[in-house]
Amino acid sequence: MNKKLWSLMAVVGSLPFLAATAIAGELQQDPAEHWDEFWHEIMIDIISIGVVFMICFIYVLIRNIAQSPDQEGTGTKLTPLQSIGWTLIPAFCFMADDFYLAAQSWQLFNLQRNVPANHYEVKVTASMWNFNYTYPNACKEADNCVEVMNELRVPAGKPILLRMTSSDVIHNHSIPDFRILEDSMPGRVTYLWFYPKTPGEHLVTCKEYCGTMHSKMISKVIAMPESEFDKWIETEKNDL
Ligand SMILES: [Cu+2]
Repeated sequence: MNKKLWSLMAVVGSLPFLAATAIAGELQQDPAEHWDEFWHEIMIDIISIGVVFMICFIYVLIRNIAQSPDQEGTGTKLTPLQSIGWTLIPAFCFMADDFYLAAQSWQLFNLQRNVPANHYEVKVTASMWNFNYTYPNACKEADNCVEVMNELRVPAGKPILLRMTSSDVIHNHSIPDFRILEDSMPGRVTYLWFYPKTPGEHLVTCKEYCGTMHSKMISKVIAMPESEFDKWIETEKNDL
């Protein structure tokens, strides 16, 4: 019995490490996809744990319910080993799940912070209450580059890097469709990247309260087929 219990605890105890190593190397290319998968896993975990707990709770409740108001209960006596087992095994099961989710979240964080080398860069300056986009690769002179307001056009099929700052207060550039957001603040340059695989339009909102018109601080991402984008940026550059 002792041996069996210790073997079971050893197996259960190693689950956190098995879980963490099992997902290493399964790197997604797209942080938005990874985010969605991670969200589904958390939902499955929470629901499964909730259902198991509810079943156990109802079972124990029905089994031990008092038959009459003056009935006194009798506690089940456990040996020290049984007590340790009943404490550690469930704790390790939960820890296995927590380690797994923690590993997933670190992986997602790394993916969001490591910008792919083939990215296309755009600079963002947030101000009350607009997002100003500058294209550093489309300039006539160093300080005369293509600029647009509240309409970020990008080539589809390329990772897009936004280098961001603010000219007044703290703002936040959020693109819900790409599951990404990051603060932009005066005196600092922050960044985020996202991957618009196909052409389409996506909402951008400010997600840091920045004054009376905060809720109107809206922009959009327009992902264009690459050839169309090249034409558009060339025309804008010629108009400078
Ligand atoms: Cu704002």
